[in-house]
Amino acid sequence: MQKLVDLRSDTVTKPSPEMRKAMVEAEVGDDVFGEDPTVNALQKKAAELLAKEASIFVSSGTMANQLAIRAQTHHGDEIIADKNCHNFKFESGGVAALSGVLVHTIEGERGILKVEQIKEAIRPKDHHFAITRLISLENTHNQGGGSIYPLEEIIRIRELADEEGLAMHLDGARLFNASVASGIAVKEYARYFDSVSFCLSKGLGCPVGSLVVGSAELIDKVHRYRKMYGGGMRQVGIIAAAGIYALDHNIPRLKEDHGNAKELSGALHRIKGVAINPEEVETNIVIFDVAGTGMDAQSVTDRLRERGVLVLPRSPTRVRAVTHLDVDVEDMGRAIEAIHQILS
Ligand code: TLP
Repeated sequence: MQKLVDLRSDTVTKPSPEMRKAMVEAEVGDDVFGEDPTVNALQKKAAELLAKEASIFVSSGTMANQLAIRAQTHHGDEIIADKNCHNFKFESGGVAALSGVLVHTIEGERGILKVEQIKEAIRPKDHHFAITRLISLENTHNQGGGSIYPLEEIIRIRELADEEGLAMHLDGARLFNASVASGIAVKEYARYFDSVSFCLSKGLGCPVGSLVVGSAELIDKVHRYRKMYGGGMRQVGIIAAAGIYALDHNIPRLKEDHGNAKELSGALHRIKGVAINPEEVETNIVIFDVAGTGMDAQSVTDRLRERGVLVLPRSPTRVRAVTHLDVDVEDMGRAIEAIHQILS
């Protein structure tokens, strides 16, 4: 049977033989006692990479975001975020259920909020209002089509946050994609945030795992909530080893995924009725609108599946395709051919 070209997400990658070898050979201990040497090494490495005091290994990007927000807010506070960001829209209402906060949503352009919009959303210091406590940004922005947050805008937002005494969280699930595409080091992005979460199980190809990075004081608080949420893990060096392997080997190659996404967006752009601007495809996420073809997103998805290509419908007319380390140039060629057969 022909191999499926799975473009539903960069979460679908399988650990390579080299990564599995690192996992098998990992030294382990009980991480709830802080005694897993591989987890400790991964946490040290992550903190160093992002030039922060400390980091903590958690099971998922969702848990990382939820813990970071919980540790920096009080019930009844308000946080400011883009209306399509992951921690507001795709984490099962977790911020309301677990942190008890309101989310003041604003619509960014491809997920990118401007400092003026955020300024307007900060509540007056008056007892009628919730207390604005934190600004949450996402880089790259998933629903924005893998858009990269301009560093100058982040700096302006940080200045505003400092003036207003607000904390800043970065959902950096795909921060390494942003860094490889922009040439800006992850620590330069991280500098302007109190907390950063990033994922090992997306573009970096691990089976599981995310980290929250920040000051030692903040990470200590996150540690407590991780325990409370049932996120304490034991001989978890076995998966932390995959994370170390990924950080050592899988970052520079992200540019191949970006190249494949560009190629795909160029091919889609040439099809009549498909709406996409290839210039806006900056990293590994390609979102295109099929309304002009007379088909809807679900039927395009179904027909592509019949041809061995998997994508995700994101709205009645929008489809998402994500490139990653388990799809090569040949696979992309097959995907593009299948798209042509259906849409041209
Ligand atoms: N995104 C996944 C799923 O939600 C579908 C995907 O396929 O894109 N932040 C961002 C920006 C994300 O894109 C995701 C996952 C998360 C956080 C949550 O990570 P996990 O799935 O590990 O909880």
